[in-house]
Amino acid sequence: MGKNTSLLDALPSGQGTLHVVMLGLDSAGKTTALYRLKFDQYLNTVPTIGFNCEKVKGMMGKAKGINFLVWDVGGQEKLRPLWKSYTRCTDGIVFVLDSVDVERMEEAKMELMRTVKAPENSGVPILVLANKQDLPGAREPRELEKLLGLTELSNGHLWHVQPACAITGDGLQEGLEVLYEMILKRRKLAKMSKKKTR
Ligand SMILES: Nc1nc2c(ncn2[C@@H]2O[C@H](COP(=O)(O)OP(=O)(O)OP(=O)(O)O)[C@@H](O)[C@H]2O)c(=O)[nH]1
Ligand SMILES: [Mg+2]
Repeated sequence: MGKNTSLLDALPSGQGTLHVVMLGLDSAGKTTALYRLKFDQYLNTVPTIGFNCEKVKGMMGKAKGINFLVWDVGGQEKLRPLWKSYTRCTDGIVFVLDSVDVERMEEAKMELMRTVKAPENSGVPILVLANKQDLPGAREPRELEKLLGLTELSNGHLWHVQPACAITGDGLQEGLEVLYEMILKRRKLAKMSKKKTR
């Protein structure tokens, strides 16, 4: 593939399908979440080397019936430099977080902030899936917002922290709905600023 071509460019994008990229540290639960969304059941996973990609349908609220093409990218440290080739031209980013793994919260924050602040991701809505809420000691969204540095971001950034459990599926569709609303909001804001500059 050419130097300036991303995997997203290489695939035909179905009409009305939104592209979503799932990132996060290894073992956060990305693949478990993807398979739960796609097959509505718990499937055993192995660490992702490369990526998985599935088309998923929104089931709730405004997102009902909307198709999302979800890219789930391996989160091991050596694979993270590849993330940027998946976030090119994406409609939304889902950052999956292990809400119990306090020891790696700083590392998660660093990777999340690197992604949020990358110029090429400017304005792309970020849904943080606060995963593994079924485990004792899971941190609550309010605390995670602070730990991840989201509350320090300027108003221009669209983000939301959604509590979830990828094993049961709790919170996943709710997260997609919020992400969809943020994508719509971004488009509306872009239209308004275009009108202003005319
Ligand atoms: N208790 C609990 N375990 C979970 C949850 N989600 C995922 N797991 C477990 O966490 C482990 C890692 O899950 P994966 O989905 O493979 O993690 P990943 O983010 O895809 O990891 P990489 O592919 O290495 O980036 C597995 O043993 C899952 O069963 C959850 O919500 N609760
Ligand atoms: Mg995986």
